[in-house]
Amino acid sequence: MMCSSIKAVAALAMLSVWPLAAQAESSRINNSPDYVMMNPSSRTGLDLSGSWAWSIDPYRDGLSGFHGGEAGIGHRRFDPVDVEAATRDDPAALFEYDMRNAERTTLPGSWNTEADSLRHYNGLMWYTRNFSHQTRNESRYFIRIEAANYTSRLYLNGAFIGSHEGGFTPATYEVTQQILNGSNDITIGVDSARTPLSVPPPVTDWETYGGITREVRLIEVPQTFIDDAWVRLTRDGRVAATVQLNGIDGSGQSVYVKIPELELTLTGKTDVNGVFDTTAVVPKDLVRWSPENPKLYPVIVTAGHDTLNERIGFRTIEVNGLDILLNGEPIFLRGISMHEEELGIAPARVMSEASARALLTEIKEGLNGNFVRLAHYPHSESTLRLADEIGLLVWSEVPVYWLIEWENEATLHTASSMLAESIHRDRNRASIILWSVANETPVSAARNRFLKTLISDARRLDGTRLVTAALLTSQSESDGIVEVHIDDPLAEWLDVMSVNTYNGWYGDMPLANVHALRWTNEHGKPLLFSEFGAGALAGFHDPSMKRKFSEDYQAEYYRQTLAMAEQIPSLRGMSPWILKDFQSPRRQHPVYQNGWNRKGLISETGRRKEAFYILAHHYAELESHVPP
Ligand code: GCB
Repeated sequence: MMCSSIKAVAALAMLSVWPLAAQAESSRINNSPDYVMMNPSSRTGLDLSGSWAWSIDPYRDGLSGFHGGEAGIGHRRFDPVDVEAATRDDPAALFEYDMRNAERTTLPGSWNTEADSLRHYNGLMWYTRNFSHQTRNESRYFIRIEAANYTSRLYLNGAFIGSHEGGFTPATYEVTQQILNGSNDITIGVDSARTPLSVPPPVTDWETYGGITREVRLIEVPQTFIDDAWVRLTRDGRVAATVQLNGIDGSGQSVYVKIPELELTLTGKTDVNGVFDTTAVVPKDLVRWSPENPKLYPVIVTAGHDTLNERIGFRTIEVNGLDILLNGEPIFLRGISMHEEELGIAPARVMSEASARALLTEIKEGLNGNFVRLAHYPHSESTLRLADEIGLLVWSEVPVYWLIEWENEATLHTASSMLAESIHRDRNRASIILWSVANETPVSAARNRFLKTLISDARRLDGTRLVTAALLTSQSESDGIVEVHIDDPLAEWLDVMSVNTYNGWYGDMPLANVHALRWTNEHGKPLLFSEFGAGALAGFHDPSMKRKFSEDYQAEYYRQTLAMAEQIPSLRGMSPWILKDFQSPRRQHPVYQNGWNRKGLISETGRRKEAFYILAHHYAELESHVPP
């Protein structure tokens, strides 16, 4: 239960920022996004990445006046005004901004590492640019913002188009009415401030990076277009397709879902809601997707004047007793966790394909892994597509992290919308096998209700994957033996139980005792170690293994924890914390941390630590024991 003073703080904080889940409420059905806009980068349009003017606005002057209410004319950064000319024309005019003469930055990007003065800035930033456009009457136009952290407002040619809450999922807005033939001014206000009602809340253990960290695109589609096309292999062994059209000719429209390599076409007509849903027998020569053979098939969906191209892998994932079955065969998940943060000394969460490839390759080839936990929020679509291509199984999660306002309906709405946006965006990705709804959340009746809602949302939106959450555990001791128990009542609701465990790093258990810990699992379900880890500054050694932050201590921590893991009969995988050292304002030890969480197996610049080789060796052994 939140105490009322925290609630009061939350209420006050809500007044000062404009995000607000409630704004989005009216326009959404079942918390699903208004538009899915499947595979946006394959669409005709204009990539608006590149140079944008920007203006910091810590007092949110561009949004409201000094007594509240609407911002005055001289303050509205989103008005497409040539301030210089307006001031020349009217000597009485007063503008306290000038976007055309403002500094410029490059998007996608975060401001946090752009300048020292912005390192810990949390607030509103305005971004503006101009683009030219040729309107075609037969088309509809959309602006898609892949990620703006934490809330964003879009304006086109001075008109307010809409707002979005959540820093890791896309927002898609139709602008057919507002876009001009010729010159257009687009402005996005991004506010990185979060309140206790936000998801995640203000306190986390990672850098949350304010800014527009993924692409912004103008997208052109026909009047009636394929908004969503979900093509998959069902557990009962059929190819299924669900296609959603959007537009005036959506109902009664013929749809074709072609997989040329398999000589398979699923066809039929949409219903009154523009939905076409069907299944077909799996062709005998279908090659199932797996980490060993990440086979992707080109899939072409056509309906009316629209065509959508996808590349899709087909596989099944299910649980049988204590086993996780991939394509019907038991699998052990040899994984690692990863934040969305590129290698380098001043990362800005600009996860280009090359940056993602460097990290995923280190997992697959360096660590001999087959699994990655993409922590603690939905990562960019291009990273997921890369995991499909490289052959890495994926855990994807929403940032329901630590202490959420469990009793607040708007917060539940925010989390549930994020989950829906993430599942709609990514459910064609064969790599994703697990949707996780929470990380290390304290047990209470309100929290259980909140998370059960998310679990059933995930199952309703996607019945083909497994649902999990990273849970906390309790410990007891008798006759000198320490036992760890998974007594979180949520376990009952999950397909796979996952726990984070840090004995030997946090708490007072001596490192030498960790291997002897015993685990109980009365739930009859597979268990994953979603996290375990210890910090080490690359290059700092202490052969006695006594000093925390030495590579030697971290290496011994891995030896001890892996020895413990080997004794757990229901353990079906792990994603230790974490691949790379990452920025976290919580971590300020002046010698070892300086703003970095040092639990990486590689440093921020990619230098491998000793523990890297221990895990890589362990995974190589596990891999060699896999039955042929
Ligand atoms: C955890 C959290 C993760 C932290 C990690 C740590 O349990 O889930 O976000 O970064 O521990 O380093 O303490």
